Amino acid sequence: MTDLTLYSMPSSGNSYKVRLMLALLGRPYAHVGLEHETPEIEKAHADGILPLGKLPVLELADRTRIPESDAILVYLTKDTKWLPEDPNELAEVLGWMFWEQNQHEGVIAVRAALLTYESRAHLATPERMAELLERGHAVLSFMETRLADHDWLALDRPTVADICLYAYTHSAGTKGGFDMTRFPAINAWIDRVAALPGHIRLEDIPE
Ligand SMILES: N[C@@H](CCC(=O)N[C@@H](CS)C(=O)NCC(=O)O)C(=O)O
Repeated sequence: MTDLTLYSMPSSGNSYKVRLMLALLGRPYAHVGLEHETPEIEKAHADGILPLGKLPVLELADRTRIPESDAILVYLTKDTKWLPEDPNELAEVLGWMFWEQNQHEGVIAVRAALLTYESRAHLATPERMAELLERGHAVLSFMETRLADHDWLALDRPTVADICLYAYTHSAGTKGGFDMTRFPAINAWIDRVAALPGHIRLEDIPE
């Protein structure tokens, strides 16, 4: 028995970051996988299960539904070592998470999506792909600078900000076509996150 149900998209980094956090926390949950452009996700939209129209959504025992991956991460990690209480530390962690949504995800994840989903292929014009490549390398350079002299993004220990940024960064090369040989500090950080006890891969979808 579990009090949590996660509606998540198996192929999506936004959903993966929540599945990964739940695994690292060792929290059991029921999983409902809804893949892109399937009758099941259309039904979820029609039934109003997705409060802001997107996945992931975490449903609590009282049927409260929490949308937005980073809001879910904060909900799950409150009162754990992954989310600091100290206001300065908290601001540092949340700053990286807001940065992920407003600078990183819209470039790194979008280029990967244009290369992954057939239905988006017509949007992947050479001009757009070149622009996303350039912007993505700039975003990754920003992370590289930080990680060149920090083991973890926000604090001197792993926090929920690392899990948030890891989701799309770890596959930026394989899925998004970014040149990860330029970013040794990011690659070392990816290895550190992957070595955290309880880590699961994007492909490790619960039954
Ligand atoms: N800012 C949102 C973005 C969520 C989002 O874009 N979800 C996509 C998958 S990555 C989705 O639900 N697509 C399905 C649809 O729009 O029908 C978050 O972080 O949760």
